[in-house]
Amino acid sequence: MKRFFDDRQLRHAPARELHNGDWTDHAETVARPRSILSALDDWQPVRDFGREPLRAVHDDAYLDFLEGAHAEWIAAGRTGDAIGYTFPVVRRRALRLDRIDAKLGAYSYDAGTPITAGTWDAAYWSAQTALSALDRIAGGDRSAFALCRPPGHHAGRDYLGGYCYLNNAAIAARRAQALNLGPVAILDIDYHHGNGTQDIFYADPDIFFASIHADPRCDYPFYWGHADETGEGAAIGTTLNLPLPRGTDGAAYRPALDRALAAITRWSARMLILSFGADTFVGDPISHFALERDDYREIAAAIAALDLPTLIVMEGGYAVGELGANVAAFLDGF
Ligand code: Q9C
Ligand code: ZN
Repeated sequence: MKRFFDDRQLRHAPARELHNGDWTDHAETVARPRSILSALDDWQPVRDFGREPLRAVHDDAYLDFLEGAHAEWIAAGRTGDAIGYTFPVVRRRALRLDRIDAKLGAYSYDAGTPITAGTWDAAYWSAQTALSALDRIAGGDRSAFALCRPPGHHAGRDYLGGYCYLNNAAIAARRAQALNLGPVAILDIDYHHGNGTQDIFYADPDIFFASIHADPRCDYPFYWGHADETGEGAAIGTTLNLPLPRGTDGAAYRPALDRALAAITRWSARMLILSFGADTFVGDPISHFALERDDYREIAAAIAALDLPTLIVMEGGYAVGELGANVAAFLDGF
């Protein structure tokens, strides 16, 4: 399976995030992609497909904000990473977004996702990495791996959050549709619910979204990913959420995976986009499942047995010392 990465994705290096009332070192570090890069060889170059495929998912105003936010932050006399501190949960009328602080709050839903000097470059090339891997599948390969970083599945049409800025999996899904590779199903197996991806396709009957994740009653992102969220309007039944309790191990994970795979088969998908997070690993520092390395082999083999053209998009995974080996085991199993 061909794998894709671009060095410009390393330009994003957030210093800190607000967590449990304290500033802590940011978990989404450059050590993550470096760990995966050193566990595998023969990386393919990434092509530039431009801004148009991003616009198929994200609002123009949001893309402009993301591209210019850090410069605006510096122009306002600030130093370090740009981060919001006022979030407009009360939206009775259109928001006035004059100051950088107003924009940061309006386009974010958490304080864990700072914008650094290199964030736009890194996020842009992370999305291009997904598009480049997809292009390989359009060319006839049965699978491809996009080492997307920063990750994407928490980002929505016009918001960032959860360490995510551009929704790489969604951007690839829209492009796959445009290339007539659909119907597209997205399976999200990151520890956290893929709320951004769900939101983007919630009313879209043409994309099936299934997610297996920590029960949002206990874990981030809290507000989304409950089992009764199934889509809306003509798209009711095209969202499937399978929340699992903290402590879930490989044996307890498997029935949920089988349900998701059966649903994707029933829906007659012709292409699969897999949002793969390795933060379900027992040793993950910010998550609470208990999957072992060999579980990744088995999970990947079960997904491969769907026998669909499959784009694997990297999402989370923070046990940096073991991340590369876990991803390599997953791709090996696939
Ligand atoms: N400082 C992904 O795995 N943690 N994102 C909550 C905020 C957010 C994880 C604490 C976890 C997001 C792609
Ligand atoms: Zn995650």
